[in-house]
Amino acid sequence: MNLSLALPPAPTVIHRADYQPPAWLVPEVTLTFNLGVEQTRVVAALKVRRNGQSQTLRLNGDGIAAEAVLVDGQPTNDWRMDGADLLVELPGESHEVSITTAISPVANTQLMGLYASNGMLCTQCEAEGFRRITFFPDRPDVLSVYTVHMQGSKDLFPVLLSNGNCTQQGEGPGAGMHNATWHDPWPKPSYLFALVAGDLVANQDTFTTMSGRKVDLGIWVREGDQDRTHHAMQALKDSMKWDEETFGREYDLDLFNIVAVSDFNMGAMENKGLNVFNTRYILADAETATDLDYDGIEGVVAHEYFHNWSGNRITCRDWFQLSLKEGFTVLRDQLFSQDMGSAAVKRIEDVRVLRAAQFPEDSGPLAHPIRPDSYQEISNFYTATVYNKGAEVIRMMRTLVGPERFRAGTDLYFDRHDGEAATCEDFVKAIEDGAGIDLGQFRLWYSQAGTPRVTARLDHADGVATLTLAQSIPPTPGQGEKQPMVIPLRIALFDPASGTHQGEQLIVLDRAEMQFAFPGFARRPVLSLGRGFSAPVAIDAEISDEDLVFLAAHDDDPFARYEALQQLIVKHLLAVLDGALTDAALEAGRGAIAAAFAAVVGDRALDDLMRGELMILPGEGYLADQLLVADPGAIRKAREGLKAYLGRSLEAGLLALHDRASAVPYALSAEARGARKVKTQALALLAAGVPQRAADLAAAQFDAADNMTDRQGALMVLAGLETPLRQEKLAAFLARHAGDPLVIDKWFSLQAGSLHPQALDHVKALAGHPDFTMTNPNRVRALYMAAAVNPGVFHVASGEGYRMIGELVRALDPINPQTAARFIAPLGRWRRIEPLRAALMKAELERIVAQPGLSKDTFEQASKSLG
Ligand code: B3K
Ligand code: ZN
Repeated sequence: MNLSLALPPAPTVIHRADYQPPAWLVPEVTLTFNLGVEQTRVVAALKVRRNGQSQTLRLNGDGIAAEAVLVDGQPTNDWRMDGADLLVELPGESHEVSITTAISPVANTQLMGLYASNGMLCTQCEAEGFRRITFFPDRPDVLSVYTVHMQGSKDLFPVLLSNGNCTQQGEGPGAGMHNATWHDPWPKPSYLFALVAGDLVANQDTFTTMSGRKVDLGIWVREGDQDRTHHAMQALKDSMKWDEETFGREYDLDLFNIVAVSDFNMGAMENKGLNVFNTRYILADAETATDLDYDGIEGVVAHEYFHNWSGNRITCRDWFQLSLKEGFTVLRDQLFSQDMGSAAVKRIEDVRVLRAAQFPEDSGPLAHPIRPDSYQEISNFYTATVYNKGAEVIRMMRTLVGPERFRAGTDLYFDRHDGEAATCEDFVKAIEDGAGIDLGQFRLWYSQAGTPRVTARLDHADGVATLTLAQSIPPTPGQGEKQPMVIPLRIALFDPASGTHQGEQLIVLDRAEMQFAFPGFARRPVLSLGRGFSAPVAIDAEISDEDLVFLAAHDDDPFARYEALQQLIVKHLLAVLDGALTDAALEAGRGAIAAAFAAVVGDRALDDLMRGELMILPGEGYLADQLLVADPGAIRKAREGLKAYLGRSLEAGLLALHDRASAVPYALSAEARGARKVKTQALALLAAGVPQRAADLAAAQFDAADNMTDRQGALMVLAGLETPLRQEKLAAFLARHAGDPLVIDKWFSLQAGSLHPQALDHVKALAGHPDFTMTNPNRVRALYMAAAVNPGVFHVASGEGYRMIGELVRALDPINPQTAARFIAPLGRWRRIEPLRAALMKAELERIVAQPGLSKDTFEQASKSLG
């Protein structure tokens, strides 16, 4: 027997170095859609032009078949299939190729290509979904002008939308049918194509651009949801204005539409002139959305809008360049949100996300540079590394040259590459030329994976403070040896007596080890390093608890202040986990943290938003990352132990804080949002220390709540406690919000993410709840992603959590491989987990890889996680 027959085919690996320009270009395309939920027929007419020697036009396909192929209007048999691709032999320089395909939107559970969601039809094409609609050179460096004709039932699809401008609408072709034509004058790659047909209503508004052009804005939702679109509309108008003022970017069409859909694989999609959004990033009102939801909406609306320039006007040459648009656009949305609200809090939140999502990626089996060198399935590279570390890398360029010169660099970039499919190298070169800086060595940030580790020591003698810095970059898959990187570090040296410093400086660590001398210090100063988180590195500074306490109270850089308190806690918890602390040392450590917390709780100069931030303890994942091999059970115990101590010893102060904050009426102001934030943080600490008291207080907050932030915060605390109030309030929440999917998602998440000792059993039971479904990604994530990142569920010692996620992946993979593959990373952490659990995690990955017919998405992630 030939064993190789039983094995799946070896995966195709795509390499960045193999890039070849397209053999044929498609300057124009006309698509005709005959719409139906069960079946949609598509005729694609491509004007093609030779771009090299080859006579073979390769059109990518995925799961589709050609019903007819015409060349220059004549039916032809001169085509063949090569795997999923369709090849046509063309003798001349220019031809028109027309292909008919039939697809079934309702059967499309992957949610890539054209699919049905609640009776409406919509598309998702990035990265390679267009080839599920029609045969096409589905690569981002083929730019075409699109004209789209649609026809369908007036009843089922009263609204017909596509990219660009609507140029014609009419009745027919049959009874009860209507049709529309859309034309997008801007050449674009196929991944930016979009079509929506459904029963939708719009919140409409206008925006006048800086050159005085009026743009019609529409946010399309299902009837009844219009009232929840105002925040998104405001965010859109704010984004349009901000991009004009901050980056000089003006919108370039007369129409900008957004459609919200409830079945969506990610947050949103920047299709030219027709953004498609997950409902969770559009719909908000006080009754159903938390303050964090409001922030998420503002950030994502801005992000997709900003893509109009960083992504659409200048797109990517190939998918290895993804960070060109994503890293830059994340930076742009971060800067926007900093300007719209509290810059300090936004920076801390962004760093928390980076540390929670990107640092583990960078130190695990799926580590890759922000510009990857190879992939099997590009969907797996929409990662925290490409997005968030990508943003940090561009932020460092900005830090190095300052905002004005950075703007000169981005102006040059937009100018030089407008209308092109560009590379990361093009971006760096434009910043180099426009801002006037040599980024030669800096480019290593694009090619080297792994989070650099910087050690720091400050010596003081003869009035001179000497800072010794050293950097090392850990090995990552395929990259054993690393070169020293360019690491900009913002630094201040505090005089401990006056609590002030002489001004912040920017130093650049660009060798393996360097010393920096600072004369003029009669006393040993206190070192504040990496202010504003000026580089995406892990800093290991030799710094005393006393200095950390000083910085936690005095640092005038809000991030550095937050960081000092975090470091104090991390050091303490690592010592607890080490098991070598004497009782006296344990008491002293806790006491110092409690004193610092008491100062935070009582500091009148602090605003509540920042206070709430400072009250968040380092996460379990971040703590695990500090250890070579972690015991998740021990980490939970140590962290909850500290919370309990803080809750008990600060009870009076926390109750007073909760009381004061509860008197602030609901508003979207920073003050009122801050009040809600500290309320929930206070409850979380009290829940660990004085659970009965906290349960009563949370129940009272729940009952009194006139907004989702308070209600959800209270329910989160109750969900983790063993109290009859838990079930009572969970049931009340479900009844109150029945029929509102986004809120029901919260109900699932709260239970799956809770600190309750039986949380795993709750998740198992919820999987059988009538509101649970495997076909809606939001619901799947609400239950299972919350569980996978909850160590109390995922890491139960029996391995049942791993088994549950493994089973989920195997069941979900045939339905929605993109979403299934996202659940591999938690299992892939096995090398950094204690051996008993590690073996169980690995066994789950092996079971997944052995599943016959596994998708490319899941296979790539699981096999790399084992390798
Ligand atoms: N560009 C899209 C992401 C597409 C993901 C495809 N798997 C959203 C964004 O980053 O703006
Ligand atoms: Zn993006």
